[in-house]
Amino acid sequence: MTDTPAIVLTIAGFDPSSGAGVTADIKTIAAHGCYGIACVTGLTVQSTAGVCRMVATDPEMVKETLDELAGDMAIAGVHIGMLGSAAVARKVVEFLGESSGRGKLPNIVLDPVLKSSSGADLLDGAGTKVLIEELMSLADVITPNVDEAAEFTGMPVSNLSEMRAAAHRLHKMGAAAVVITGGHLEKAVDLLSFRSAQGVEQEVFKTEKLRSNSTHGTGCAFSTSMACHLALDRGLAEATLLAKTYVTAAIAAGHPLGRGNGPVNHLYRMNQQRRAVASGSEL
Ligand code: PXL
Repeated sequence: MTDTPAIVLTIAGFDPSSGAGVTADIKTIAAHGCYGIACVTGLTVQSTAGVCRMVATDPEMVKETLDELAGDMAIAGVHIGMLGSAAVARKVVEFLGESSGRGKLPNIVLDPVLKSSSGADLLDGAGTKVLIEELMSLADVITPNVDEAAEFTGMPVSNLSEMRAAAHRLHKMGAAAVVITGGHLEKAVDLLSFRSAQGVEQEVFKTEKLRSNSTHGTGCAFSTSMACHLALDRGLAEATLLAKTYVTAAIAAGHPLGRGNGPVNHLYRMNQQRRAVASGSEL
C-alpha cells in the first residue's frame, strides 16, 4: 500500500470556469501530490469574461461541512479563499478558533479575497471586518496582494518599501506571517514577512513579469500551493519560493481558453509527464 497523502482542506467559493475557487484549488492540491477536500462558501456566476453574480452559502451548511470533514480526516493544511459573507466568515472563525474545542488545525493559509480580478465584490464590508478582526490572527500566513494590503492597512502599497511598511502594520494587526504578492507591479515582487526571535524578518522574491492572458486564478493557486508546501513540512521561505515557482510555470503553460482572462494551467506537470513518457525518457 502506498503512503496516505497529506490532506489539504480548501474553504473557498465556486468558480464554474475553474480558474479560481474550489475546483481550481483541488487541481492545485492534486498537482502537489496531496489529497484535496473542500467546503464551498458561495457560488458565483462567471466565465473567463468576469464575475456576474455571487451568492454566499447557508452559514450552517458551511459549519456542518467543516465539522464533518474535521471529524473524519487528519487535516494537514488549510487554505481559505473567498468567504462570500460575514455570516460565513464567522462560521469559519468558529471552526478554526478555540471555541471549536478541537485544538488548532495546522498550516492555515488565508488568502484575503475581497474582489475578483474583474472587480466584482466577493466579500462585503461586514465580512471584511470579521476577516481583519477575527480571522487574520487565526491564520499561520496571510497572502494579500498589494491592493488588499492597502485596503487592510489604509497605507499606499505600490513599491517594495511600502510593502515592507504594510507588512509591519499587518503584524501589529495580528498576522503571524504575511506574503504580500506584487505580481501586478512593474517587476513581479513578493515579500515574505514573519516574526522571529530577532523581531520581524523579511525576505524578497523577484521574478521577471510574464506577459500573458492566462492569469485568472493566480492568487488562489499561490495561496493553495503555499498551504500544500507547508502541509508537506516545508518552511515558510521555501514554501513561498516553491509556490511562486509553481504559479509562474502555471501561467507560462496556460492555454488560450475562453474570450477573456483565461485560467492558469494548474496541471502543467501532467503534460510534462505525458511528454516524458511519450519520448521514452525517465520521469
Ligand atoms: O481570484 C479570486 C477569486 C476567488 N474565489 C472565487 C473567485 C475569484 C475570482 O473571480 O471567483 C470563487
